[in-house]
Amino acid sequence: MKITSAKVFVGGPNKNYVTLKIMTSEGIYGVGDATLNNRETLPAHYLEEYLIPCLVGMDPRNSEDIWQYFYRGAYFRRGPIAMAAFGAIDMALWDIKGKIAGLPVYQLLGGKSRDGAMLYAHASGNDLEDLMDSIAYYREQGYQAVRVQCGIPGMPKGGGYAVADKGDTQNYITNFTGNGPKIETWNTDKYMRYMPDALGEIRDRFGWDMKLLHDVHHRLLPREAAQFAKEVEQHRLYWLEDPTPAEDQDALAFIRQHSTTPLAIGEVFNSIYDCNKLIQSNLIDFIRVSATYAGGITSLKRIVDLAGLHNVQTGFHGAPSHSPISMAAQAHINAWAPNFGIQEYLVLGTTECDALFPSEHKAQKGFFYVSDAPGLGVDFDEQEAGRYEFKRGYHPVARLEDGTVWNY
Ligand code: GCO
Ligand code: MG
Repeated sequence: MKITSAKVFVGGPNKNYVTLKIMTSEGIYGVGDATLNNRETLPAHYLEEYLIPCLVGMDPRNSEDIWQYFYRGAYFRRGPIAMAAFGAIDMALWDIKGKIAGLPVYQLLGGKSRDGAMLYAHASGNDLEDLMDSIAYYREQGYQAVRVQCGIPGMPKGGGYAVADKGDTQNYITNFTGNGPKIETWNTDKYMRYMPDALGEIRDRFGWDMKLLHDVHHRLLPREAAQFAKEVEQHRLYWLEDPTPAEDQDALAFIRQHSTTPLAIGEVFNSIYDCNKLIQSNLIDFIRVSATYAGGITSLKRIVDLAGLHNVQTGFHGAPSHSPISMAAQAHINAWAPNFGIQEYLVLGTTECDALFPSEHKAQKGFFYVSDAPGLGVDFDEQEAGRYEFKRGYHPVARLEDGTVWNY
């Protein structure tokens, strides 16, 4: 069995999904997702110009060897562009492997450890009341776990914070203003004064049964994050996400010394080496990597096993920049992983998206049920894809009130 050709498509409804399709001599094909949010054409070019020419002629069943060949063969290792490209190849090869075996990918990993995988939804609001309505909506839909973000009084409308989430469900393409990405203003003092009590009010309104998550989106300094984590301990968060930018891994040790609030990190990580120290030193509780940014199923499985050794649970990234293909790859790992925690889930759920990526996977009442179709269980409709073209988009850039660039 040989790989005969592969093609890359860029585009989709409101997102520039980067979809790889690998064809084989047996007529079986596999699909993968290389969508690097707001830098989509880069993994697409990497695939087209460097990786696909090497793939043709290879045996698609050797997914481990192919992963090593590209990872080690590049000489310059890691990085989100390369790992997204390798990730897409890897997903497509597992898809092919499952189709050859006539089994869903979760069976190849070791079978199901649970019926449904718990999801968390994103509730957000321009102010706290708006946020309460959004939480109530997701609770009515059956979600047991909700991530909560709201605008901070005194910060410009949408204040660089609630928008960090509202923007996710909308279209980052809108963040381009004509002469650069949209600028959002951030004020740490206002956030630190407001948010802990807001979390308390949410607890009072929705009770202790709801799993409450909050994302700081890398905005705090280590000392501020330690203080924040300590202050919100009483509200018993399910997790506090990205309190500080994760390049400074020692900062997590500092936060840990001051609080037992569970910490979740890793959505910008792209290899096991980014996770290693945090996991081995028990500095985090949830690992947030994704199949797209962290090199596919082969790589994610290794991270999950390492995390399992240290009682760290999974909480994979699931922003809408991940196409239904990588969400399916993660769903198969979620079905199997003994140390599964929770899965982030943002429903784009549009008819256009379903038409582009037909599948039998189901999200119901806050749980994800993986389909039993062979492979990843998601298809890609090339004719539908013809309706879309690439549109450049950016993440907003955050600045402090005096103009200093801050972490978005
Ligand atoms: C999350 C993330 C997103 C990011 C986005 C950037 O927790 O889902 O923080 O909100 O902003 O994925 O591309
Ligand atoms: Mg996040």
